[in-house]
Amino acid sequence: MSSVVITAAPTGPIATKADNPNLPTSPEEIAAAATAAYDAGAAVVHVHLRDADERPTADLGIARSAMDLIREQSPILIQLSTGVGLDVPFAEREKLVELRPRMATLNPCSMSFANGEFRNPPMDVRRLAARMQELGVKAELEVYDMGHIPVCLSLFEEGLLVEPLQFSIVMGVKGGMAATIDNLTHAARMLPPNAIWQVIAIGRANLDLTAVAIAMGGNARTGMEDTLYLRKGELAPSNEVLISRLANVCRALDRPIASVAETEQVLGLGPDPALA
Ligand code: KMH
Ligand code: ZN
Repeated sequence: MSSVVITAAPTGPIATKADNPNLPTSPEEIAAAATAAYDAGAAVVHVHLRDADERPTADLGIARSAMDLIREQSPILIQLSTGVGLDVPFAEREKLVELRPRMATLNPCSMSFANGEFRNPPMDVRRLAARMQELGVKAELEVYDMGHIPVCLSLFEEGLLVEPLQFSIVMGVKGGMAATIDNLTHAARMLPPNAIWQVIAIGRANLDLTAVAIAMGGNARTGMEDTLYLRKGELAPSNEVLISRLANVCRALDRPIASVAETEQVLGLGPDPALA
């Protein structure tokens, strides 16, 4: 079986330290979480930034400082979230790719997102996809519902995405598809045969559905963006514990864990655009 790329998602767009005091929010805390995740087996870190009041931000200074700290501490591949947070305008979110991370998320569609709105207008998405391609920043396509998959395939047909296509099947967001095995197998069947994919299972389904996806041949992601709890009633003491548990699931299923070099190869990442 092929190796599993483990992505750590230490900080999301919504929870704060009031929800879990172990949530990393400053650039220093995010970098420390990324390094610990690398040591536990992660090859990629998916990064959301927060301002001094813990609000999601696309501030380029904060993002640059987190990226510099992460790079100083380990070779983990940096994937910036261009989702950022529901109240941050698309025009600010898209600027993050100018920092030339190795990867960035591309959210193809607008949707209701819990009690908020996640705005990804079609022409803005196209402009961002084109800019990412220009900069050599690999897109991770975040699909929250079945209908988002053909939208991504259209972007590919328009020449706005480079193969291999890399998908995250996001499950359990209120407004997107529910976190069920039926939905996962259905979504996975809709992907092109050579696509690379992982599940992002939000909340209590995190461990179960991620384990199913690993058994199906997918990659894996976890972290406090996806679940604040280790199990029912027990807050995650760190991101590292979530990553270590997932690495153990991979080992138990006899799927080797991908190194950074293997991940670069599998995802077809070109040279680090930040060094160009
Ligand atoms: N927060 C997740 C529901 C992004 O950051 O661009 C999806 C996500 C997307 O990680
Ligand atoms: Zn995210």
